[in-house]
Amino acid sequence: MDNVCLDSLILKLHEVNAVKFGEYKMKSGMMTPIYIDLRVLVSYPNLMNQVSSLMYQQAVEAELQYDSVCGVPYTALPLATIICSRHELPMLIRRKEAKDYGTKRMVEGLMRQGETCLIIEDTVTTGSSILETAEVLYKEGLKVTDAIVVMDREQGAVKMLASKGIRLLPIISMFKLLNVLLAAKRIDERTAQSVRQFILDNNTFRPKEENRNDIPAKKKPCKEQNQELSYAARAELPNTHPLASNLLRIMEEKQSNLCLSADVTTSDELLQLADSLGPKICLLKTHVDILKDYTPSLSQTLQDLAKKHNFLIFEDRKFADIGSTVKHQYEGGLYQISSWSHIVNAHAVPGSGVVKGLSAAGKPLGRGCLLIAQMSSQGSLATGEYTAAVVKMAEEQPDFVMGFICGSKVSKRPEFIHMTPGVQMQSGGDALGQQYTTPEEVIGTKGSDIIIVGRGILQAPDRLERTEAYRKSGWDAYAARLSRVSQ
Ligand code: 5BU
Repeated sequence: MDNVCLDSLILKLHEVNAVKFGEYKMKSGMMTPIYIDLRVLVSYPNLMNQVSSLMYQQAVEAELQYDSVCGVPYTALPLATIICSRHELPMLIRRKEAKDYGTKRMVEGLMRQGETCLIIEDTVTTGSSILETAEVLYKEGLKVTDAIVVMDREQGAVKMLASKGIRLLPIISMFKLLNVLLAAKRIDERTAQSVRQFILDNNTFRPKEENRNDIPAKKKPCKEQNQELSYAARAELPNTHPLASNLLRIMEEKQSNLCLSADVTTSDELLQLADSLGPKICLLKTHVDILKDYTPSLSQTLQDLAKKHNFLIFEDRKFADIGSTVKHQYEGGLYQISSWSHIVNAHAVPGSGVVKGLSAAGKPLGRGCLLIAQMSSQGSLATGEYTAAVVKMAEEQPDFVMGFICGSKVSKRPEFIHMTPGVQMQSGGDALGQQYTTPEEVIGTKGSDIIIVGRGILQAPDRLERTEAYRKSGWDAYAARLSRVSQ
């Protein structure tokens, strides 16, 4: 989803008092330092249209399959109406109470057994309103696999609903909202911090053993309907780049879709990281030009460690010049990157010549390239039509381009690997524009394949333990995604 659009929406929501800071009582009785009240939206037709467009766009980008749309009463009702009217989709209306005369129906609209209904909601804290609506729809013989929400307070709804077999796709999440308001100086750091702390301290979801058995029988995995291929299956596709096949096999074998961004400044620390964390990762990403003591022997030892622990090396060099120059930069100079790095990346700004130049040096060595389709930094210009042009460029040169750096899945072709930087256990950002999304969202919701984690691991007191936590989180999200699409 376009960051610029989202940022402007957040600022407008703040202007119309749909986002308020202070001391407020929530439905549950809990006091909160931030209150989201999207009921005011009905007074701002422009905002109503903008929000409903983003919700529909979310459904398109996530390639959701559904037969009808139902808004959770009441705030989301008009949003569902706009979406359905504009895109000519059948709508269902859920009654809060059954009428005591006539048909006594809880849901109005045409329903056929086994059809899927997409739920639309305005704000979620625990996710219980969505679940209530889903349960009413289940009783009518409908399926609910996905829900879209304008604002996720990030207090546990995603996990709670996932435990019930419903994927929640938020347009705006709490940490993103705080970052945008902070950057625009609408709130100060103290306010942002108090809200962050409140959110972290008040997660409402406690997974229970019995939750696992709670999933209705109709939602059990069914292989024949599986639309998405596993990493292992994608490795064997005829069009998959040999290096991508190699990487996909490593991922499957090590049950790891984690790339460590080893952003350290000494060779010793880099090698120590590679040796100690190597068993947990599928890929090690370097910035060789931030090392203060690089020597060619470093790249030799790094390759030995890559073999020992079965991971690939990715030099995040972000080439962006004419073909002839990038070829020199890739194979020559001090670093001779093509001689040791399995994967490199490039911006598509120069046009397809950048890939041709890199390919001339890298292809004979069996190397592969990722094109940067989107960036994790705030205000990135790599969005919309640019991203689409990058995907096209990759699809035209699949003998050297093996995938993308992106925030979410940008190509439907299963032979391409999607890798996402800007990942931490909590969404948020740093002071220099980096924006973080969680492993679950990146893999589970955005459909990417690999999480790239730097400071989330490097700044942890116990790096090994944290690496395992990221590996598990990324892998669990992948496993859940696979089982979800097969329901
Ligand atoms: P972090 O410490 O997890 O924020 O590090 C992220 C790494 O990924 C860092 O090396 C960046 O240079 C790299 N990166 C990124 O953060 N965002 C992007 O869009 C691209 C690369 Br492309």
